Amino acid sequence: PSIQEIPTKPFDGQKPGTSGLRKRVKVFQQEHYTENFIQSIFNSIEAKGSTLVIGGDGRYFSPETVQTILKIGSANGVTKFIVGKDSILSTPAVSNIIRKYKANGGILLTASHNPGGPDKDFGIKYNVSNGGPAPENVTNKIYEKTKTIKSYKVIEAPPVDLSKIGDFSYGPSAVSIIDSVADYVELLESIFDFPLIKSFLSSHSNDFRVLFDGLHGVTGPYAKALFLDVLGLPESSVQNCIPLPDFGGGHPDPNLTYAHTLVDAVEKNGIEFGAASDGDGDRNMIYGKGAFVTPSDSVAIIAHWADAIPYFKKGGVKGLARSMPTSKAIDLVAQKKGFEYFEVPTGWKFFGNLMDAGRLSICGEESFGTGSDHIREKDGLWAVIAWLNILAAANRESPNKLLGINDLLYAHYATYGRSFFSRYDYEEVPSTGANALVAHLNLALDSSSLTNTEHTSASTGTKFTVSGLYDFAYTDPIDHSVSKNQGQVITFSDGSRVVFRLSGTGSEGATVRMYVERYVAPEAGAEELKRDAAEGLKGLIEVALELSQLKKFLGVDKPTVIT
Ligand code: VG1
Ligand code: CO
Repeated sequence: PSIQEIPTKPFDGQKPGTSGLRKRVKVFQQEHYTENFIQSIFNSIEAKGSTLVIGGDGRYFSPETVQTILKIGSANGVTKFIVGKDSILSTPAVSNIIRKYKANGGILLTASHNPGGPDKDFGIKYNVSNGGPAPENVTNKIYEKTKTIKSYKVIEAPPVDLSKIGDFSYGPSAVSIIDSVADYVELLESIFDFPLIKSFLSSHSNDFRVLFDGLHGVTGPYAKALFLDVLGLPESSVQNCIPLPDFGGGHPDPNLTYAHTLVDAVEKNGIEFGAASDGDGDRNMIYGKGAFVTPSDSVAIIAHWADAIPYFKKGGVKGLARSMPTSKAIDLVAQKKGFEYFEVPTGWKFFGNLMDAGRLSICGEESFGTGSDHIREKDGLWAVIAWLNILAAANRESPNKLLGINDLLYAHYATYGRSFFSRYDYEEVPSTGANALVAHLNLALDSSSLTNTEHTSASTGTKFTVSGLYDFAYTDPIDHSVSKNQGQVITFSDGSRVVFRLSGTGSEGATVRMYVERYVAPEAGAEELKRDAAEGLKGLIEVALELSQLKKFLGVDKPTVIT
Protein backbone atom coordinates (compact mmCIF):
# COMPACT_ATOMS: atom_id res chain seq x y z
CA PRO A 1 0.00 0.00 0.00
CA SER A 2 1.01 3.56 -0.54
CA ILE A 3 2.62 5.62 2.18
CA GLN A 4 1.01 8.96 2.85
CA GLU A 5 2.68 11.91 4.46
CA ILE A 6 0.25 13.95 6.58
CA PRO A 7 1.21 17.52 7.46
CA THR A 8 0.95 18.51 11.13
CA LYS A 9 2.09 21.12 13.66
CA PRO A 10 3.81 20.59 17.02
CA PHE A 11 1.78 20.45 20.25
CA ASP A 12 3.14 21.95 23.46
CA GLY A 13 3.92 19.76 26.44
CA GLN A 14 4.56 16.35 24.84
CA LYS A 15 7.35 15.77 27.34
CA PRO A 16 7.46 12.25 28.78
CA GLY A 17 7.42 12.33 32.61
CA THR A 18 8.55 9.77 35.20
CA SER A 19 6.88 7.06 33.14
CA GLY A 20 5.88 8.19 29.66
CA LEU A 21 3.46 10.80 28.34
CA ARG A 22 0.28 10.94 30.46
CA LYS A 23 -2.64 13.22 29.70
CA ARG A 24 -6.39 13.21 29.72
CA VAL A 25 -7.93 11.02 26.99
CA LYS A 26 -9.47 14.17 25.49
CA VAL A 27 -5.98 15.58 24.96
CA PHE A 28 -4.86 12.46 23.10
CA GLN A 29 -8.04 12.55 21.01
CA GLN A 30 -7.19 15.93 19.47
CA GLU A 31 -6.53 15.62 15.77
CA HIS A 32 -2.86 14.67 15.13
CA TYR A 33 -1.93 14.70 18.86
CA THR A 34 -1.36 10.96 19.30
CA GLU A 35 0.05 10.63 15.77
CA ASN A 36 2.60 13.38 16.45
CA PHE A 37 3.90 11.68 19.57
CA ILE A 38 4.12 8.27 17.91
CA GLN A 39 5.90 9.65 14.84
CA SER A 40 8.29 11.44 17.24
CA ILE A 41 9.12 8.09 18.83
CA PHE A 42 9.90 6.65 15.39
CA ASN A 43 11.98 9.74 14.59
CA SER A 44 14.08 9.03 17.68
CA ILE A 45 14.84 5.35 17.14
CA GLU A 46 16.05 3.08 14.35
CA ALA A 47 12.59 2.12 13.05
CA LYS A 48 13.64 0.49 9.76
CA GLY A 49 13.81 -3.28 10.04
CA SER A 50 12.86 -3.29 13.72
CA THR A 51 10.63 -5.57 15.78
CA LEU A 52 8.28 -3.76 18.13
CA VAL A 53 6.04 -5.01 20.95
CA ILE A 54 2.71 -3.28 21.56
CA GLY A 55 0.55 -3.76 24.62
CA GLY A 56 -1.01 -2.04 27.56
CA ASP A 57 -3.53 -2.17 30.36
CA GLY A 58 -6.52 -2.16 28.00
CA ARG A 59 -7.76 1.22 29.12
CA TYR A 60 -10.14 3.39 27.11
CA PHE A 61 -8.57 4.59 23.80
CA SER A 62 -6.09 1.66 23.67
CA PRO A 63 -7.48 -0.30 20.67
CA GLU A 64 -7.61 2.88 18.52
CA THR A 65 -4.06 3.75 19.49
CA VAL A 66 -2.77 0.27 18.61
CA GLN A 67 -4.13 0.80 15.08
CA THR A 68 -2.47 4.22 14.93
CA ILE A 69 0.88 2.71 15.94
CA LEU A 70 0.52 -0.03 13.32
CA LYS A 71 -0.22 2.51 10.57
CA ILE A 72 2.60 4.87 11.47
CA GLY A 73 5.06 2.15 12.47
CA SER A 74 4.57 0.23 9.26
CA ALA A 75 5.02 3.42 7.19
CA ASN A 76 8.26 4.04 9.08
CA GLY A 77 9.64 0.63 8.19
CA VAL A 78 8.92 -1.55 11.24
CA THR A 79 9.29 -5.15 10.04
CA LYS A 80 7.37 -6.94 12.75
CA PHE A 81 4.85 -6.05 15.44
CA ILE A 82 4.14 -8.34 18.39
CA VAL A 83 0.80 -7.30 19.86
CA GLY A 84 -1.06 -8.56 22.93
CA LYS A 85 -4.51 -9.98 22.17
CA ASP A 86 -7.14 -7.24 22.51
CA SER A 87 -4.24 -4.83 23.03
CA ILE A 88 -3.71 -6.32 26.51
CA LEU A 89 -0.25 -6.90 27.98
CA SER A 90 0.75 -5.91 31.48
CA THR A 91 3.81 -3.69 31.81
CA PRO A 92 5.94 -6.54 33.24
CA ALA A 93 4.65 -8.84 30.48
CA VAL A 94 5.79 -6.37 27.80
CA SER A 95 9.21 -6.13 29.41
CA ASN A 96 9.49 -9.91 29.34
CA ILE A 97 8.30 -10.23 25.74
CA ILE A 98 10.76 -7.60 24.48
CA ARG A 99 13.60 -9.56 26.11
CA LYS A 100 12.39 -13.04 25.25
CA TYR A 101 11.75 -12.36 21.55
CA LYS A 102 14.70 -9.97 21.23
CA ALA A 103 12.56 -7.09 20.04
CA ASN A 104 14.11 -3.67 19.53
CA GLY A 105 11.61 -2.00 21.81
CA GLY A 106 8.00 -1.67 22.78
CA ILE A 107 5.20 0.84 23.13
CA LEU A 108 3.04 0.60 26.23
CA LEU A 109 -0.41 2.13 26.32
CA THR A 110 -1.09 2.88 29.95
CA ALA A 111 -1.43 5.60 32.53
CA SER A 112 -0.74 2.96 35.18
CA HIS A 113 -2.73 3.61 38.37
CA ASN A 114 -4.49 6.73 37.05
CA PRO A 115 -8.24 6.26 36.42
CA GLY A 116 -9.37 5.48 32.87
CA GLY A 117 -12.37 6.30 30.68
CA PRO A 118 -13.38 9.04 28.23
CA ASP A 119 -12.85 11.81 30.79
CA LYS A 120 -9.86 10.27 32.56
CA ASP A 121 -6.27 9.44 31.66
CA PHE A 122 -4.35 7.77 28.86
CA GLY A 123 -0.62 7.34 28.40
CA ILE A 124 2.06 6.23 25.96
CA LYS A 125 5.45 4.97 27.07
CA TYR A 126 8.40 3.75 25.04
CA ASN A 127 10.62 0.89 26.26
CA VAL A 128 14.00 -0.03 24.82
CA SER A 129 15.61 -3.34 23.87
CA ASN A 130 16.56 -4.37 27.41
CA GLY A 131 12.83 -4.34 28.18
CA GLY A 132 13.01 -1.28 30.40
CA PRO A 133 11.62 2.24 30.14
CA ALA A 134 13.59 4.45 27.75
CA PRO A 135 16.37 6.28 29.58
CA GLU A 136 16.35 10.07 29.75
CA ASN A 137 18.56 10.58 26.69
CA VAL A 138 15.90 8.79 24.59
CA THR A 139 12.87 10.49 26.18
CA ASN A 140 14.58 13.88 25.79
CA LYS A 141 15.16 13.13 22.14
CA ILE A 142 11.49 12.18 21.65
CA TYR A 143 10.49 15.45 23.31
CA GLU A 144 12.80 17.44 21.03
CA LYS A 145 11.24 15.76 17.97
CA THR A 146 7.72 16.66 19.17
CA LYS A 147 8.73 20.31 19.17
CA THR A 148 9.70 20.42 15.49
CA ILE A 149 7.50 17.78 13.86
CA LYS A 150 6.03 18.84 10.50
CA SER A 151 4.44 15.62 9.25
CA TYR A 152 3.83 11.97 10.03
CA LYS A 153 3.68 8.94 7.77
CA VAL A 154 0.89 6.38 7.54
CA ILE A 155 0.08 3.42 5.37
CA GLU A 156 -3.44 2.83 4.12
CA ALA A 157 -4.54 -0.60 5.27
CA PRO A 158 -7.66 -1.99 6.95
CA PRO A 159 -7.44 -2.27 10.76
CA VAL A 160 -6.03 -5.47 12.23
CA ASP A 161 -8.44 -7.69 14.18
CA LEU A 162 -6.79 -7.62 17.61
CA SER A 163 -8.97 -10.39 18.99
CA LYS A 164 -7.48 -13.20 16.83
CA ILE A 165 -4.27 -14.88 17.94
CA GLY A 166 -1.98 -15.68 15.02
CA ASP A 167 0.41 -14.29 12.42
CA PHE A 168 -0.84 -11.83 9.83
CA SER A 169 0.60 -9.52 7.24
CA TYR A 170 -0.10 -5.84 7.40
CA GLY A 171 1.05 -3.76 4.45
CA PRO A 172 4.79 -4.36 4.22
CA SER A 173 4.97 -5.53 7.88
CA ALA A 174 4.13 -8.69 9.82
CA VAL A 175 1.85 -8.69 12.86
CA SER A 176 1.78 -11.42 15.51
CA ILE A 177 -1.16 -11.29 17.87
CA ILE A 178 -0.11 -13.25 20.95
CA ASP A 179 -1.70 -14.69 24.07
CA SER A 180 -1.34 -12.02 26.74
CA VAL A 181 -0.60 -14.37 29.62
CA ALA A 182 1.32 -17.49 28.58
CA ASP A 183 4.89 -16.12 28.37
CA TYR A 184 4.56 -14.35 31.70
CA VAL A 185 3.30 -17.40 33.58
CA GLU A 186 6.16 -19.43 32.12
CA LEU A 187 8.60 -16.76 33.33
CA LEU A 188 7.33 -16.79 36.92
CA GLU A 189 7.33 -20.59 36.95
CA SER A 190 11.05 -20.46 36.16
CA ILE A 191 11.67 -18.11 39.12
CA PHE A 192 9.61 -19.37 42.07
CA ASP A 193 9.09 -22.63 43.89
CA PHE A 194 5.46 -23.17 42.88
CA PRO A 195 5.30 -26.77 44.18
CA LEU A 196 6.33 -25.52 47.63
CA ILE A 197 3.80 -22.68 47.57
CA LYS A 198 1.08 -25.04 46.38
CA SER A 199 1.69 -27.59 49.09
CA PHE A 200 1.83 -24.88 51.77
CA LEU A 201 -1.44 -23.29 50.62
CA SER A 202 -3.27 -26.57 50.18
CA SER A 203 -2.34 -27.71 53.69
CA HIS A 204 -3.57 -24.39 55.11
CA SER A 205 -6.73 -23.83 53.10
CA ASN A 206 -8.58 -22.82 56.28
CA ASP A 207 -6.04 -20.81 58.24
CA PHE A 208 -4.03 -19.21 55.43
CA ARG A 209 -6.40 -17.93 52.79
CA VAL A 210 -5.36 -15.82 49.82
CA LEU A 211 -7.27 -13.00 48.15
CA PHE A 212 -5.97 -11.14 45.11
CA ASP A 213 -7.76 -8.03 43.84
CA GLY A 214 -7.08 -7.01 40.22
CA LEU A 215 -8.99 -3.70 40.66
CA HIS A 216 -10.30 -4.35 37.12
CA GLY A 217 -6.84 -3.60 35.77
CA VAL A 218 -4.72 -5.71 33.47
CA THR A 219 -3.58 -8.32 36.03
CA GLY A 220 -6.92 -10.17 36.17
CA PRO A 221 -6.14 -12.82 33.54
CA TYR A 222 -2.58 -13.24 34.84
CA ALA A 223 -3.80 -13.64 38.42
CA LYS A 224 -6.43 -16.21 37.40
CA ALA A 225 -3.80 -18.25 35.57
CA LEU A 226 -1.42 -18.15 38.54
CA PHE A 227 -3.75 -18.49 41.52
CA LEU A 228 -6.46 -20.71 40.04
CA ASP A 229 -4.73 -22.77 37.34
CA VAL A 230 -1.17 -23.08 38.66
CA LEU A 231 -1.74 -22.95 42.43
CA GLY A 232 -5.17 -24.61 42.37
CA LEU A 233 -6.83 -22.06 44.67
CA PRO A 234 -10.63 -21.64 44.72
CA GLU A 235 -12.38 -18.99 42.57
CA SER A 236 -13.00 -16.98 45.73
CA SER A 237 -9.27 -16.22 45.98
CA VAL A 238 -9.47 -13.63 43.19
CA GLN A 239 -11.78 -10.64 42.75
CA ASN A 240 -12.25 -7.78 40.28
CA CYS A 241 -10.19 -9.77 37.80
CA ILE A 242 -11.93 -8.75 34.58
CA PRO A 243 -10.00 -5.91 32.91
CA LEU A 244 -12.31 -3.00 32.10
CA PRO A 245 -11.51 0.09 29.96
CA ASP A 246 -12.52 2.36 32.85
CA PHE A 247 -11.46 -0.01 35.66
CA GLY A 248 -15.11 -0.15 36.71
CA GLY A 249 -14.98 3.56 37.54
CA GLY A 250 -12.33 2.92 40.20
CA HIS A 251 -8.84 4.18 40.81
CA PRO A 252 -6.63 1.15 40.15
CA ASP A 253 -3.92 2.01 42.65
CA PRO A 254 -2.93 -0.60 45.24
CA ASN A 255 -2.77 1.42 48.45
CA LEU A 256 -4.92 1.62 51.56
CA THR A 257 -6.99 4.50 50.16
CA TYR A 258 -7.79 3.34 46.64
CA ALA A 259 -7.73 -0.45 47.00
CA HIS A 260 -10.64 -0.37 49.43
CA THR A 261 -12.36 -3.34 47.77
CA LEU A 262 -9.40 -5.48 48.87
CA VAL A 263 -9.10 -3.89 52.31
CA ASP A 264 -12.83 -4.32 53.00
CA ALA A 265 -12.90 -7.96 51.89
CA VAL A 266 -9.76 -8.83 53.85
CA GLU A 267 -11.10 -7.25 57.02
CA LYS A 268 -14.63 -8.65 56.63
CA ASN A 269 -13.51 -12.21 55.98
CA GLY A 270 -10.35 -12.17 58.09
CA ILE A 271 -8.20 -13.10 55.09
CA GLU A 272 -4.62 -13.90 56.15
CA PHE A 273 -2.96 -12.90 52.87
CA GLY A 274 -4.38 -10.26 50.56
CA ALA A 275 -2.77 -8.46 47.65
CA ALA A 276 -3.63 -6.06 44.85
CA SER A 277 -1.99 -4.65 41.75
CA ASP A 278 -2.43 -1.47 39.74
CA GLY A 279 -3.93 -0.79 36.31
CA ASP A 280 -0.88 -1.91 34.31
CA GLY A 281 0.30 -4.60 36.73
CA ASP A 282 3.65 -3.26 37.86
CA ARG A 283 2.67 -2.21 41.41
CA ASN A 284 1.65 -4.36 44.36
CA MET A 285 0.32 -4.10 47.86
CA ILE A 286 0.62 -6.86 50.46
CA TYR A 287 -2.16 -6.64 52.99
CA GLY A 288 -3.57 -9.26 55.35
CA LYS A 289 -5.98 -9.08 58.27
CA GLY A 290 -4.34 -6.62 60.69
CA ALA A 291 -1.13 -6.62 58.64
CA PHE A 292 0.12 -4.03 56.20
CA VAL A 293 3.55 -4.19 54.60
CA THR A 294 5.00 -0.86 53.49
CA PRO A 295 6.69 -1.20 50.10
CA SER A 296 9.99 -0.07 51.63
CA ASP A 297 9.84 -2.95 54.12
CA SER A 298 8.56 -5.36 51.48
CA VAL A 299 11.62 -5.08 49.25
CA ALA A 300 13.94 -5.30 52.26
CA ILE A 301 12.24 -8.47 53.46
CA ILE A 302 12.36 -10.05 49.99
CA ALA A 303 16.07 -9.22 49.85
CA HIS A 304 16.63 -10.74 53.28
CA TRP A 305 14.85 -13.96 52.27
CA ALA A 306 16.22 -14.10 48.70
CA ASP A 307 17.68 -17.57 49.25
CA ALA A 308 14.17 -18.99 49.59
CA ILE A 309 13.52 -18.10 45.94
CA PRO A 310 15.08 -20.53 43.44
CA TYR A 311 16.00 -17.76 40.97
CA PHE A 312 18.23 -16.04 43.54
CA LYS A 313 19.39 -19.26 45.17
CA LYS A 314 20.76 -20.29 41.79
CA GLY A 315 21.99 -16.96 40.38
CA GLY A 316 22.97 -15.26 43.62
CA VAL A 317 22.15 -11.71 44.65
CA LYS A 318 24.32 -9.25 42.78
CA GLY A 319 23.27 -6.07 44.51
CA LEU A 320 20.32 -4.16 45.92
CA ALA A 321 18.83 -0.76 45.20
CA ARG A 322 16.02 1.63 46.01
CA SER A 323 14.76 4.95 44.73
CA MET A 324 15.87 7.94 46.79
CA PRO A 325 12.64 8.61 48.73
CA THR A 326 12.26 4.90 49.61
CA SER A 327 13.20 4.08 53.21
CA LYS A 328 16.67 2.81 53.95
CA ALA A 329 15.43 -0.56 55.22
CA ILE A 330 16.96 -2.34 52.21
CA ASP A 331 20.34 -0.63 52.79
CA LEU A 332 20.52 -2.33 56.18
CA VAL A 333 20.00 -5.74 54.58
CA ALA A 334 22.74 -5.00 52.04
CA GLN A 335 25.15 -3.92 54.78
CA LYS A 336 24.50 -7.00 56.87
CA LYS A 337 24.79 -9.43 53.97
CA GLY A 338 27.67 -7.63 52.27
CA PHE A 339 25.83 -6.74 49.04
CA GLU A 340 26.56 -3.66 46.99
CA TYR A 341 23.63 -1.19 47.11
CA PHE A 342 22.46 1.89 45.26
CA GLU A 343 20.19 4.91 45.66
CA VAL A 344 18.71 6.11 42.34
CA PRO A 345 16.16 8.81 41.40
CA THR A 346 12.44 8.03 41.32
CA GLY A 347 11.36 5.97 38.30
CA TRP A 348 12.19 2.42 37.28
CA LYS A 349 14.29 3.51 34.29
CA PHE A 350 17.19 4.27 36.65
CA PHE A 351 17.59 0.63 37.72
CA GLY A 352 18.09 -0.73 34.19
CA ASN A 353 21.76 0.12 33.65
CA LEU A 354 22.76 -1.43 36.98
CA MET A 355 20.88 -4.62 36.13
CA ASP A 356 22.37 -4.81 32.63
CA ALA A 357 25.83 -4.41 34.18
CA GLY A 358 25.17 -7.37 36.49
CA ARG A 359 25.31 -5.29 39.66
CA LEU A 360 21.68 -5.30 40.74
CA SER A 361 19.25 -8.12 41.50
CA ILE A 362 16.47 -6.81 43.78
CA CYS A 363 15.12 -3.28 44.04
CA GLY A 364 12.09 -1.26 44.95
CA GLU A 365 10.33 2.03 45.30
CA GLU A 366 8.17 3.29 48.15
CA SER A 367 5.34 3.77 45.63
CA PHE A 368 4.34 0.08 45.79
CA GLY A 369 6.94 -0.91 43.20
CA THR A 370 9.03 -4.02 43.76
CA GLY A 371 11.01 -6.11 41.32
CA SER A 372 14.18 -7.78 40.18
CA ASP A 373 16.46 -8.28 37.22
CA HIS A 374 14.21 -11.03 35.77
CA ILE A 375 12.81 -8.16 33.65
CA ARG A 376 13.38 -4.39 33.48
CA GLU A 377 10.11 -3.16 34.97
CA LYS A 378 8.71 -3.40 38.45
CA ASP A 379 6.43 -6.39 38.73
CA GLY A 380 3.30 -6.57 40.87
CA LEU A 381 2.49 -10.28 40.63
CA TRP A 382 6.17 -11.17 40.95
CA ALA A 383 6.19 -9.44 44.35
CA VAL A 384 2.99 -11.16 45.46
CA ILE A 385 4.29 -14.60 44.50
CA ALA A 386 7.65 -13.74 46.09
CA TRP A 387 5.86 -13.14 49.38
CA LEU A 388 3.96 -16.43 49.09
CA ASN A 389 7.20 -18.25 48.28
CA ILE A 390 8.92 -16.70 51.30
CA LEU A 391 6.02 -17.45 53.63
CA ALA A 392 5.92 -21.04 52.40
CA ALA A 393 9.66 -21.38 53.00
CA ALA A 394 9.47 -19.77 56.45
CA ASN A 395 6.66 -22.14 57.41
CA ARG A 396 8.64 -25.15 56.24
CA GLU A 397 11.06 -24.29 59.07
CA SER A 398 8.23 -23.72 61.54
CA PRO A 399 6.07 -26.85 61.57
CA ASN A 400 4.34 -26.08 64.87
CA LYS A 401 3.41 -22.44 64.52
CA LEU A 402 1.86 -20.95 61.41
CA LEU A 403 3.82 -17.83 60.50
CA GLY A 404 1.94 -14.98 58.83
CA ILE A 405 2.78 -11.58 57.40
CA ASN A 406 3.22 -9.90 60.79
CA ASP A 407 5.53 -12.63 62.06
CA LEU A 408 7.90 -11.94 59.17
CA LEU A 409 7.62 -8.18 59.66
CA TYR A 410 8.36 -8.29 63.39
CA ALA A 411 11.22 -10.73 62.97
CA HIS A 412 12.71 -8.35 60.42
CA TYR A 413 12.38 -5.34 62.74
CA ALA A 414 13.93 -7.31 65.62
CA THR A 415 17.00 -7.99 63.47
CA TYR A 416 17.41 -4.76 61.54
CA GLY A 417 15.34 -2.17 63.37
CA ARG A 418 12.44 -0.41 61.69
CA SER A 419 12.28 2.53 59.34
CA PHE A 420 8.94 4.17 60.00
CA PHE A 421 7.87 5.58 56.64
CA SER A 422 4.97 7.51 55.20
CA ARG A 423 4.19 9.55 52.11
CA TYR A 424 1.78 12.49 51.92
CA ASP A 425 0.46 13.35 48.44
CA TYR A 426 -1.03 16.75 47.63
CA GLU A 427 -2.62 16.02 44.28
CA GLU A 428 -3.60 18.51 41.57
CA VAL A 429 -2.60 21.64 43.47
CA PRO A 430 -1.87 24.88 41.57
CA SER A 431 1.56 24.80 39.91
CA THR A 432 2.38 28.29 41.18
CA GLY A 433 2.07 27.15 44.81
CA ALA A 434 4.10 24.01 44.18
CA ASN A 435 6.86 26.02 42.51
CA ALA A 436 6.86 28.53 45.38
CA LEU A 437 7.38 25.66 47.84
CA VAL A 438 10.33 24.38 45.80
CA ALA A 439 11.78 27.93 45.65
CA HIS A 440 11.37 28.32 49.41
CA LEU A 441 13.31 25.11 50.04
CA ASN A 442 15.98 26.11 47.51
CA LEU A 443 16.45 29.39 49.32
CA ALA A 444 16.95 27.56 52.63
CA LEU A 445 19.34 25.25 50.83
CA ASP A 446 21.42 28.06 49.32
CA SER A 447 21.55 30.15 52.48
CA SER A 448 21.87 27.21 54.94
CA SER A 449 19.27 29.07 56.98
CA LEU A 450 17.70 25.87 58.33
CA THR A 451 20.88 23.98 59.09
CA ASN A 452 21.39 23.29 62.81
CA THR A 453 18.01 24.78 63.73
CA GLU A 454 16.02 22.90 66.36
CA HIS A 455 12.29 22.17 66.00
CA THR A 456 9.94 20.80 68.62
CA SER A 457 6.79 18.95 67.73
CA ALA A 458 3.87 20.60 69.47
CA SER A 459 1.94 17.40 70.13
CA THR A 460 4.70 14.93 71.06
CA GLY A 461 7.36 17.29 72.42
CA THR A 462 10.05 15.49 70.38
CA LYS A 463 12.94 17.70 69.29
CA PHE A 464 14.44 17.47 65.79
CA THR A 465 17.63 19.26 64.74
CA VAL A 466 18.20 19.83 61.02
CA SER A 467 21.60 18.43 60.06
CA GLY A 468 21.50 19.14 56.34
CA LEU A 469 19.47 20.09 53.30
CA TYR A 470 20.31 19.12 49.72
CA ASP A 471 18.89 18.75 46.25
CA PHE A 472 19.30 15.13 45.12
CA ALA A 473 21.32 14.63 41.94
CA TYR A 474 22.40 11.27 40.52
CA THR A 475 25.31 10.21 38.40
CA ASP A 476 24.65 6.85 36.79
CA PRO A 477 27.58 4.58 37.77
CA ILE A 478 27.48 2.82 34.39
CA ASP A 479 27.02 5.51 31.71
CA HIS A 480 27.85 8.51 33.95
CA SER A 481 24.78 10.44 32.82
CA VAL A 482 23.67 13.03 35.37
CA SER A 483 20.08 13.63 36.54
CA LYS A 484 19.57 16.79 38.58
CA ASN A 485 16.74 18.21 40.73
CA GLN A 486 15.40 14.82 41.77
CA GLY A 487 13.96 15.96 45.11
CA GLN A 488 14.88 18.09 48.11
CA VAL A 489 16.07 16.24 51.17
CA ILE A 490 16.14 17.51 54.76
CA THR A 491 18.16 15.35 57.15
CA PHE A 492 17.98 15.45 60.94
CA SER A 493 20.60 14.68 63.57
CA ASP A 494 18.74 11.54 64.76
CA GLY A 495 18.95 10.06 61.24
CA SER A 496 15.39 11.00 60.28
CA ARG A 497 14.73 12.34 56.82
CA VAL A 498 12.08 14.31 54.97
CA VAL A 499 11.94 14.54 51.17
CA PHE A 500 9.91 16.88 48.97
CA ARG A 501 9.37 16.06 45.29
CA LEU A 502 7.12 17.10 42.46
CA SER A 503 5.38 14.19 40.77
CA GLY A 504 6.22 13.47 37.13
CA THR A 505 3.17 11.34 36.36
CA GLY A 506 0.24 13.69 36.94
CA SER A 507 -2.02 14.84 34.12
CA GLU A 508 -3.41 18.06 35.64
CA GLY A 509 -1.87 20.83 37.82
CA ALA A 510 1.01 19.80 40.07
CA THR A 511 1.30 17.03 42.64
CA VAL A 512 3.61 17.49 45.61
CA ARG A 513 4.88 14.49 47.52
CA MET A 514 6.30 14.63 51.01
CA TYR A 515 8.14 11.54 52.26
CA VAL A 516 9.05 11.08 55.93
CA GLU A 517 11.30 8.46 57.47
CA ARG A 518 12.40 7.83 61.03
CA TYR A 519 14.60 4.91 62.05
CA VAL A 520 14.20 3.03 65.32
CA ALA A 521 16.93 0.55 66.29
CA PRO A 522 16.14 -2.99 67.48
CA GLU A 523 17.28 -2.05 70.99
CA ALA A 524 14.17 0.12 71.36
CA GLY A 525 12.24 -3.08 72.02
CA ALA A 526 9.21 -4.81 70.59
CA GLU A 527 6.60 -2.36 71.80
CA GLU A 528 8.31 0.61 70.16
CA LEU A 529 9.04 -1.34 66.96
CA LYS A 530 5.43 -2.48 66.57
CA ARG A 531 3.88 0.96 66.92
CA ASP A 532 1.43 2.29 64.41
CA ALA A 533 3.38 4.11 61.66
CA ALA A 534 1.27 7.28 61.84
CA GLU A 535 1.94 7.45 65.56
CA GLY A 536 5.66 6.78 65.22
CA LEU A 537 5.95 9.59 62.66
CA LYS A 538 3.60 12.15 64.15
CA GLY A 539 6.24 14.50 65.56
CA LEU A 540 8.43 14.40 62.46
CA ILE A 541 5.48 15.12 60.16
CA GLU A 542 4.51 18.17 62.21
CA VAL A 543 8.04 19.49 62.03
CA ALA A 544 8.28 18.83 58.29
CA LEU A 545 5.06 20.74 57.59
CA GLU A 546 6.20 23.65 59.76
CA LEU A 547 9.69 23.84 58.21
CA SER A 548 8.42 23.79 54.66
CA GLN A 549 5.35 25.97 55.27
CA LEU A 550 3.71 23.57 52.86
CA LYS A 551 0.13 24.39 53.81
CA LYS A 552 0.71 28.09 53.21
CA PHE A 553 2.28 27.56 49.78
CA LEU A 554 -0.21 24.97 48.54
CA GLY A 555 -3.24 26.54 50.16
CA VAL A 556 -4.48 23.17 51.41
CA ASP A 557 -4.83 21.74 54.86
CA LYS A 558 -4.70 18.01 54.28
CA PRO A 559 -3.04 15.65 51.79
CA THR A 560 -5.29 13.89 49.28
CA VAL A 561 -3.64 10.52 49.90
CA ILE A 562 -1.53 9.17 52.75
CA THR A 563 0.40 5.96 52.20
C1 VG1 B 1 5.23 7.77 40.58
C2 VG1 B 1 5.99 7.11 41.69
C3 VG1 B 1 7.27 6.48 41.15
C4 VG1 B 1 6.91 5.49 40.03
C5 VG1 B 1 6.08 6.19 38.98
C6 VG1 B 1 5.59 5.25 37.91
O1 VG1 B 1 6.02 8.80 39.99
O2 VG1 B 1 6.30 8.03 42.71
O3 VG1 B 1 7.95 5.85 42.20
O4 VG1 B 1 8.07 4.96 39.46
O5 VG1 B 1 4.94 6.80 39.57
O6 VG1 B 1 4.85 4.20 38.44
P1 VG1 B 1 5.85 10.35 40.35
O7 VG1 B 1 6.81 11.07 39.47
O8 VG1 B 1 4.41 10.67 40.13
O9 VG1 B 1 6.18 10.46 41.81
V1 VG1 B 1 3.67 3.49 37.48
O10 VG1 B 1 2.98 2.14 38.26
O11 VG1 B 1 2.68 4.78 37.30
O12 VG1 B 1 4.48 3.10 36.10
CO1 CO C 1 1.85 1.03 37.16
